Amino acid sequence: MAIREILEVPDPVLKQVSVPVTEFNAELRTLVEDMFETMYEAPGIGLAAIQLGVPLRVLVIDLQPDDDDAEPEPCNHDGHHHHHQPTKREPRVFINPVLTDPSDEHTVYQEGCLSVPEIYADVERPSRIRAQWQDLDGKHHEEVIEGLLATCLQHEMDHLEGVLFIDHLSRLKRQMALKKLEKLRKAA
Ligand code: GNR
Ligand code: NI
Repeated sequence: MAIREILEVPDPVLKQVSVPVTEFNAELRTLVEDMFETMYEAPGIGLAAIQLGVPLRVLVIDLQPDDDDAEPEPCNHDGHHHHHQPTKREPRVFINPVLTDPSDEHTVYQEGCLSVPEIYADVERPSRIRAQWQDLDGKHHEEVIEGLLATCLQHEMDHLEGVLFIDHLSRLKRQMALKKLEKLRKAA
């Protein structure tokens, strides 16, 4: 397992359209392991392979990343510290995902992206979608997905088409976001 570098805007690789996975082999497993390790370390709740420079239709999501850097729990009334309970991990892998049947109902969520660090903006997306995908064994799955998982899955699907969440903003808001990112980088 290895943590890999996350590509950031304006890297042109992020605009590539990713290609379907055809070989469900050990190399794919290593890629997925590295994606989880990189995502948890960032930390983030999702990652597409293209963010590591690999143009394959592979996504990982965990809405409950175990955040080791979280603030320590406050003392309870006994004066004892609560044991730090790591959040239960819920890793999910989506290979060759297809999203259909978007709901008419939409949800606005303030999104961020590990490839557009420290920039957050509201994006409106369908609240529910039907997802079909394959797992690491090539087995097919189908599920209707809603809530934050639906938002995150659609954000990750966009990466497979070379689309970033800032591409959903007006040109003015996108330019403002990119200017802010440039400024943050210069200050760092
Ligand atoms: O960590 C992430 N948080 C997030 C918040 C709202 C909507 C989508 C996301 S995904 C993002 C990680 C990332 O960049 N995935 O591509
Ligand atoms: Ni992203």
